[in-house]
Amino acid sequence: MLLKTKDKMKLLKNLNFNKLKNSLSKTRNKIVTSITETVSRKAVLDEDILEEIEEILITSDIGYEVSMRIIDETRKKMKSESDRSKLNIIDIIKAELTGILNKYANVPSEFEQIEKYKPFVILIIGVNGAGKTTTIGKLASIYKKAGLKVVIGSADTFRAAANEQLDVWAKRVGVEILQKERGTDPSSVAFDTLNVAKDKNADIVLIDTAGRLHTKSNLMEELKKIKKVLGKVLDYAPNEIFLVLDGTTGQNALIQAKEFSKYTDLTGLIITKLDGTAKGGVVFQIISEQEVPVRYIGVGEGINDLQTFDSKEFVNALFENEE
Ligand SMILES: Nc1nc2c(ncn2[C@@H]2O[C@H](COP(=O)(O)OP(=O)(O)OP(=O)(O)O)[C@@H](O)[C@H]2O)c(=O)[nH]1
Ligand SMILES: [Mg+2]
Repeated sequence: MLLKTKDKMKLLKNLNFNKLKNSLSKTRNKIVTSITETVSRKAVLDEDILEEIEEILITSDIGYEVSMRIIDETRKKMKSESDRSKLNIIDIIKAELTGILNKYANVPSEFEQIEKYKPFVILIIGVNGAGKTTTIGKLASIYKKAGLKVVIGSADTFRAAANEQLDVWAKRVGVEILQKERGTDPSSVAFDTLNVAKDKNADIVLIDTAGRLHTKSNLMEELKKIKKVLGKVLDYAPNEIFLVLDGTTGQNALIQAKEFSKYTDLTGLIITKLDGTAKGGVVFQIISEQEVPVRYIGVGEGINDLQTFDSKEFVNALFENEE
């Protein structure tokens, strides 16, 4: 049974501000705290401070272009404001960063589309260890809580322990899972999963895949095949192809996003492991350079540690001082 619209709206945004704030503490130290310290050393904003801030930004995974945008904007405001002591550099940076993340603020979530497509089909891809399987477990939990009937397909038939790991998640969440022997063609798992989902009148399907490097062209072809087979069962499927990126890899995550988008029609990104890394600034760089939105972020290993990506909440959490 689907939830009432009002309850569903609540679930549209799976957010926990305190958790988000805590998970971003290392990134906050690297960016915000460093800037605040620099600014507090001088009463008035001048070119020297701008240079110091520029260096902090450039070395913080935010990327050169985003950093320059922020510095240029600040310099402009410095010129137009006669009393520089009135300028609040933190507010200027915050506004710029929010502007960058707002690029995809209005992308419809799966909850808004789910009534049109039944079952709604999500394919999860990414390099080894990015967090695909864990993210599927967390997503299944979010959907289950929303009252949706979930079916998971284990199309990672490559790694020995893959089935077992996904099975643990499926049991924990209490959702149906389809698995086949190791070595089975992943597209046949995808095919069967969709048929089972149709038979059981499921609302949403999550398909896990094996980790793969974009440099392995046979594995990238395999993704195309999975996609094609999904489309044979349901002509609209997959509705979403989410690329999972490990946030702790910083610049590598950016490269993966660029490379995977050459082979597959990505519809969204999920950036995991933002807890415990100082490289969270990469989120800004990824969004400014990629053509697809960030949909979810991973903030821990637990079942509730996947949050809807919300640009305003993200920037606020990054700038909020810890109590
Ligand atoms: N701290 C933290 N750990 C995470 C997060 N997401 C995933 N992990 C951990 O990352 C490790 C790898 O996660 P998996 O879900 O197995 O990654 P995968 O992409 O499925 O890996 P392969 O199937 O081997 O390619 C596990 O130890 C997860 O607990 C996160 O948001 N935060
Ligand atoms: Mg996996």
